[in-house]
Amino acid sequence: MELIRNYTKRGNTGKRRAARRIASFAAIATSLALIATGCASGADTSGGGETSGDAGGDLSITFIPKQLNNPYTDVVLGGGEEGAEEAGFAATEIVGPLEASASSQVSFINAETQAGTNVIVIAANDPDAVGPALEEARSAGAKIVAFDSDTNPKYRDVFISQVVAKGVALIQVKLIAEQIGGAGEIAILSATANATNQNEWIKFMEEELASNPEYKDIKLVTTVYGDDDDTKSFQEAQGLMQAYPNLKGIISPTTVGIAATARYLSTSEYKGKVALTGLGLPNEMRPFVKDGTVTEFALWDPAQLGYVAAFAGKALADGTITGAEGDTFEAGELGEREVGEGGVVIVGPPTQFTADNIDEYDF
Ligand code: RAM
Repeated sequence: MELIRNYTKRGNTGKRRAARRIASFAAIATSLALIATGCASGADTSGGGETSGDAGGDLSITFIPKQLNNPYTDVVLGGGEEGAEEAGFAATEIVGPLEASASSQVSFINAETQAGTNVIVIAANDPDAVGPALEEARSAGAKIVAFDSDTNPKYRDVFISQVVAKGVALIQVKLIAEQIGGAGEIAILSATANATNQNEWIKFMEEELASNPEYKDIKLVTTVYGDDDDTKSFQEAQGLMQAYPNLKGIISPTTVGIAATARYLSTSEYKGKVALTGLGLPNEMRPFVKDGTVTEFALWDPAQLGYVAAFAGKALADGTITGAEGDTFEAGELGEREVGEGGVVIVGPPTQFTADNIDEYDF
């Protein structure tokens, strides 16, 4: 657990953490530069061919996040690179679009198929738009690991899920209910309209609000989409307040959306009056917790998501697992993981952050 903890808790290992982060950000910056010049392939971040772990050292792994310009993605990929190195991959790449639109990942998948990449790890912007490209990659021999946001299950071998979807949805409903005193209008400010993870959480939130008598006085008035774009999310937050002057609270289950909404609320007349919760990065949310805009929000450890995905990819490529329910694999310092129903591997429970504990986290 030691290395993974370095991503999450402030401690005495700051130097190594910083070095690793710089390496990770440099790799992402290189990928961005390559994309900007029209090249679909990203940086080789294998660290000069240094490998560890057991046999199979010629295997390659490529991570395709929803989008590159997302601070959450940077933390996930930092854990992914660390996991890939420890699992013994010879080459690790990070490629992806700058916008989380439905079909933006297709050309990147196709390039990996052509390159003969052994494992593709993808956070799907749309469960089906990536399907045909992933089918081709599989026909060419690649193993497909979905993480963060699932594909249609028929297009991947396993899905590494950060949390139990229903659990994380219910936490957010509970937090907003507490923060608005159990009554009033609320809205959801989501990421993109096609994102599998967002839509699953929203569905569970709607069901809970409709069925749990504790929430009978809470009315969900609308769901809007900031597309995981900071400016659009900020404008959507502003628009919500104009359209619903009686709004009591906002749930934003996206790190980009909650940070932009907090920024908007913090300098508006609604600061401290309209509640905001959802899923956020402690480092981005810290100022808004300290200035009273936000009292409590949640998130899992994003680095662990990437880390476990890399080990799952290795186990698939080695033939240790097929992705069937009951399969188990070793995920380095995080220990043994089991594939559950539907090929889903759950990484860990979310943490709730308040003014009392936020300074203990560094991601
Ligand atoms: C955003 C993305 C991502 C989600 C997190 C919580 O960065 O939408 O998919 O898991 O928020």
